[in-house]
Amino acid sequence: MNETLKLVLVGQQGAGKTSLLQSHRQQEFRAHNAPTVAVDFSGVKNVEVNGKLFDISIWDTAGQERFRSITRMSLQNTNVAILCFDLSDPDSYRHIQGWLDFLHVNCSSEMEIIIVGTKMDLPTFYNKEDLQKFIQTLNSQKQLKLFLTSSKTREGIEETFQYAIEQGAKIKLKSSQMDKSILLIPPDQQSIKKKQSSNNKYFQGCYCC
Ligand SMILES: Nc1nc2c(ncn2[C@@H]2O[C@H](COP(=O)(O)OP(=O)(O)OP(=O)(O)O)[C@@H](O)[C@H]2O)c(=O)[nH]1
Ligand SMILES: [Mg+2]
Repeated sequence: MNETLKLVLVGQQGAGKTSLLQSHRQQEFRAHNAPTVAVDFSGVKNVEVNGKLFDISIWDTAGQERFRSITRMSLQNTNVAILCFDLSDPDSYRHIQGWLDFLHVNCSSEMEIIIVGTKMDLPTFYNKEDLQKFIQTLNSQKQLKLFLTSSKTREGIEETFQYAIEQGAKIKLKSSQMDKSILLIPPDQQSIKKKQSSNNKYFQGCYCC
């Protein structure tokens, strides 16, 4: 059976999430996209990553505040969150920290977060270097990767999704290796290991366990 991989697009209303996904799917750019209602999920795609098959689903959430609880539910079991902000709108940029906090509260710490600046074909207020510095100052549990994109010109789109899928595949592989290593330990030994780690202070200096 193939591994599953779940990617979720989040960010302020009008940040360009739907357009990003349409561009990735080679659909024509729409100058006036309708706002997403609740969440859009358009099926599973079979993709091979490093010789292994994955069933990849991409969820496009609504940026409007009134759908926040649906966005929260959509984040369950997410492997990679793609946090979008509009490079041409300072207000969108100011909300990045709020979205990061939202992700940290609602997702597992193993989930990867990618920050994506959208609409780089429009006049923007920032250059990539400044943005990179700003992203490093954000309160995050992990180092964050930044991509700049335009859904209109398709710049940066493929790199973004390729990276997201590769990172997701790495996370899945790591967690399935961990599951396997737990299965390799007989159940009685598992409880001994647990006891030992909970009483770890008594085993300091002992290299046999
Ligand atoms: N010029 C330009 N316009 C863009 C780009 N991406 C999105 N837009 C426009 O920005 C508007 C909002 O884009 P959407 O993709 O619908 O934004 P969204 O984040 O899905 O919005 P919600 O569904 O309401 O949360 C649309 O009218 C798009 O045409 C881009 O790369 N360049
Ligand atoms: Mg949308």
